Amino acid sequence: MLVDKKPDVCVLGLGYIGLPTAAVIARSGCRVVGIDVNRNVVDTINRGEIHIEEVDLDGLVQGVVARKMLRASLCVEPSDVFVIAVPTPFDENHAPDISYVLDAATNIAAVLKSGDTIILESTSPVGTTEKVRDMIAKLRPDLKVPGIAKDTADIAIAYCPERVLPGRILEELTNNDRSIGGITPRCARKALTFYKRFVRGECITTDARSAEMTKLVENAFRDVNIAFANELSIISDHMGLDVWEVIRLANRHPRVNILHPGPGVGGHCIAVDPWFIVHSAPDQSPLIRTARTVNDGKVDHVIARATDMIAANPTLKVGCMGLAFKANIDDFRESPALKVAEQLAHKFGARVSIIEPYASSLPSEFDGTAARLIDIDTALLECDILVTLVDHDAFKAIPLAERADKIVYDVRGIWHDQPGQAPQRQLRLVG
Ligand code: SAJ
Repeated sequence: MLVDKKPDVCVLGLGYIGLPTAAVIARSGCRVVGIDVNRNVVDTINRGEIHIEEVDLDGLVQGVVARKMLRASLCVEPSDVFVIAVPTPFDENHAPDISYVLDAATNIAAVLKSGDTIILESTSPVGTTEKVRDMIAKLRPDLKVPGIAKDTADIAIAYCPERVLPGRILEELTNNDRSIGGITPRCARKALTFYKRFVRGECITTDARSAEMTKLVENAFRDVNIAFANELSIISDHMGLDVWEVIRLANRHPRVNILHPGPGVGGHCIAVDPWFIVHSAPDQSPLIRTARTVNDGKVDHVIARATDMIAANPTLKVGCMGLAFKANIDDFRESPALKVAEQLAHKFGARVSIIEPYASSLPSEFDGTAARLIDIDTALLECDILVTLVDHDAFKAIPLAERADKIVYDVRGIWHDQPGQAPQRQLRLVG
């Protein structure tokens, strides 16, 4: 009888996706070595600690490191399965940069042996998995690679994008369905066997290019839908309508589900991935490109409206509520809220205070401004104007009685849908 040996796994890139992935694989009983170019990251993980914030990740990493199932290293080591989870940024022209992926493939090539599987998880433009395959073929002519070798390949190469939501990463890593795209059907089957070890969601196999496009399409879909909501808020502002009321009523239609307007789209995924599609098919993607422009433009709209409001009330103090890129997390990457608050702090100096329960100090963007970080209680005492930039639960919980005398620019609509809590002095600035 064949013994189902647990594969040794090497995860390249220990960021927001790579580290939780490495920890979950280690928990499933595979020995995992995680690779990162940053020595601090490697040392931190080897102490059983983490360098990023994510719900329940600290306890999980501490446990798998203590049990010697996970360790970190600067150098790629021989393994049975290699998972690539390195960044794929874009340049100033929105052209995707897959150099980190190809560097990872180069490092893997040096230790690769017959029977190994390589899985790319990084969000990537269509065709990247084939480029990984071509790189391996070039560096390791001794191995038969899939899609090129005439007979059965020595190794398997597949694409399997993550689709986890920051703040729910561990839960979604295990429970979400996965698309697994093989360079060949055999590659997909090999990768499927691996994911079945730790994924409870359904794993659906396809080809590598379809899986690559699927990931980009998911985030572009969300971006386009958020753009619709943001455009609606600007139209409503122009027409003197309350966008929250319009959306609330429209969403009573059984087939309408409009998303929430806000100060723009932040994070490292939704504002980036649609560009990968536009870059591949510029003449075929006017809608996706325009959605990006609408969402980026919303930040400027909010800055302009808030500026008018603050300038019209020159004696009043202002509280900017939230810096995070979305609710209930401490991630400020590409945050539109931070961009708005920073601009207002530079324009209005000491009149502006920042309220961010997820920060212990103000980020460097506020250097040179007189802005202070204050808590919610102080804000309710000191600030006459409140600009709600993030829908943190702690902000939503502020009752009307405590904010009834404030002038509010409710960019996130956090205080709109509380029955019986119609604002008294709330400025109907909602766009
Ligand atoms: N946002 C709005 N209005 C909304 C929804 C979101 O303004 O109605 C804003 C948020 O405030 C935030 C941005 O959009 O600034 C993105 O937030 P998000 O919660 O929509 O998504 P992310 O970036 O945290 O994670 C996304 C997810 N993709 C989809 O939901 C299609 C996640 O599943 C992906 O794994 C992740 O991108 C990724 O890594 O690609």
